[in-house]
Amino acid sequence: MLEGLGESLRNVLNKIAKASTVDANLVKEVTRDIQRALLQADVNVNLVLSLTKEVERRALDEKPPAGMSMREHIIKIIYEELVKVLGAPRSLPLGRQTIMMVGLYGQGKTTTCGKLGRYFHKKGLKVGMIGADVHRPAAYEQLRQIGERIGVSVYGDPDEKQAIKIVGDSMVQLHGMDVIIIDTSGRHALEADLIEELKQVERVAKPTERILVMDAAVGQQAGPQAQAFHDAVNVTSVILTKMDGTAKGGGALSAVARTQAPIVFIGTGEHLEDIEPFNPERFISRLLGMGDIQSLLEKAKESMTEEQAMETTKKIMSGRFTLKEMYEQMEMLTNMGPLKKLMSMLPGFGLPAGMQDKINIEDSQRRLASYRVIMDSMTDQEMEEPKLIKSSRVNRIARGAGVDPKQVRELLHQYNNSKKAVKGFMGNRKLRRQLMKSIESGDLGGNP
Ligand SMILES: Nc1nc2c(ncn2[C@@H]2O[C@H](COP(=O)(O)OP(=O)(O)OP(=O)(O)O)[C@@H](O)[C@H]2O)c(=O)[nH]1
Ligand SMILES: [Mg+2]
Repeated sequence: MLEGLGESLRNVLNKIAKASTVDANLVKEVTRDIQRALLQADVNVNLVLSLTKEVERRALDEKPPAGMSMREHIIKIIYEELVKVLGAPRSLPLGRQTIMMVGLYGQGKTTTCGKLGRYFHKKGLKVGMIGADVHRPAAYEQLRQIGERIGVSVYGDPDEKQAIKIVGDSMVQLHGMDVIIIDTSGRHALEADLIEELKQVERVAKPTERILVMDAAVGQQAGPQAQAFHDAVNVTSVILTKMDGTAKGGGALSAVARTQAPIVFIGTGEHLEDIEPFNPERFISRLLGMGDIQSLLEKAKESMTEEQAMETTKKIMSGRFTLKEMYEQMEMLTNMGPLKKLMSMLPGFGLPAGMQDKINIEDSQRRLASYRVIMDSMTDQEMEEPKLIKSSRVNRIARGAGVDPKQVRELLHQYNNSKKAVKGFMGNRKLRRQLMKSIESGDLGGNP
C-alpha cells in the first residue's frame, strides 16, 4: 500500500544513513526530498510545508539524546512528525454506541458498514444496521444482503424517501442493540441537500461516532471534502478504504490533518473481513520500511537498564569504587540518556558534574572499548585493587591487551582522578542526600 510514497521516503532515510557528513546541508537536502515525496503523493501543500519546516527546525535545533547519533535522531524526527500528522491512536469502544457513516459516492460506506457490523458482532455485541441511503437505487437491498451474510439485522424501508423518517423509526426498533450503524447516501460531489440531509439524520440519531469514509485514492480534493463533512456533522473518526489498491494516499493524510479526526480502521479489500484497526506509529514504521524502528530508537536506553544503573550508583555510594565500578559508571554515561541527571550528580570518570552533556559519545565509546580490552588483561585482584598495578604489571597488561603501556597508565590515571572525585563527593553530605532523594523518588530527569 502507498508504494510510491513509501519508496521515496525510504530513499530519504537511506540517504541520511549513507551520507558521509551529517550537517545543515544534508538536513536542507533531505527536507526538500521529503517535500517532493509528499507533494507527489498528493499531500496538501500547506501541510507539506508545515511538516517539513518542523522537521528542518528540529533537526537543526535539537541535540540528539545521549547514545543516539545525529543520523538516528534525524530519522526519529521525520518519523515523529509523520506520526503527528496522523494524530493520536484511537480505537472504537467495544460497547454501546451509534455510528453514522458519511462520505461521497462510491467511497465504500455501505461495504464498511458491513465490515464494522461483522467486527462488533464477532466481539459478542448486539448489532443493528440502518439503511438510510434514500438516493441510490437498491441501496437498502445491498445493505440487507450484507446483514444477512454476517447475521446482523438491518432496518430500513426501500419505499421511504425521507432519510430522517427511516432513521427515526429504526432507532426505536433497534432500542435494545449495543451497536447501531447507520449507512447514509453519497453523491458525486458535496451538494447542499446532501449536507442538509446528513445534518437532519445526525440530529435524530444523535450518533456517538460520525465516521468519514474515504477512499485512499482521493487526491487533492480530500482536504476540502473532509472539511465540508466535518462542518456538517463534526467528524469523530476516519476510515480509509481501498488501501489494497494503488492509492497514493497523500489525500487521506491531508484529510486527517484537516479534521483532526484519527483514522480508526483501514479497509484492505472488497470482502467483509478485509478491515484492520489502524495504528499511526505502526503505519508510518511500515511506510518507512522500518519494522525495527522502535529497537533502533530505543538504542539510547538499551545497553543498561535503569535498575542496573541504580545498582552501580548505590554500590559507589556505599564506598565501593574499583575499576569495575568506574567502567560501569562510564558505560552508563555513554549509553544512558534518561539517567543523565543522576549521573551528572555523581562525579567520577574525571568529568566535572554537569559536564556530561558535552561528552562526545563516539569518543567515549571508543575509549570505553579500549578500556574494556585493557581490563580484560587484568587479574581480578588488580581490578579490585588498582593500586597494586606498578610498572612491571603495567607492561604485562599492555602486552596482553596489545596496547601501549601509556594507555594503561592513562586508564589508571583516570581511575585515580575518579576515585578522588567520588571520595570528595562522599564527604559532601548535602550532595549525597540530594542524590539519594533522586534515587528514592525515581526522579531521574525524565526520558530524553
Ligand atoms: N478493493 C477494495 N474495494 C472496496 C473496499 N471498500 C469498498 N470497496 C468497493 O468499492 C465499491 C463501492 O463500495 P460501496 O460500499 O458500495 O460504497 P458506498 O460509499 O456505499 O457507495 P454509494 O452508496 O454509491 O455512495 C464496491 O465495489 C466495494 O466492493 C476496500 O477496502 N478495498
Ligand atoms: Mg452505499
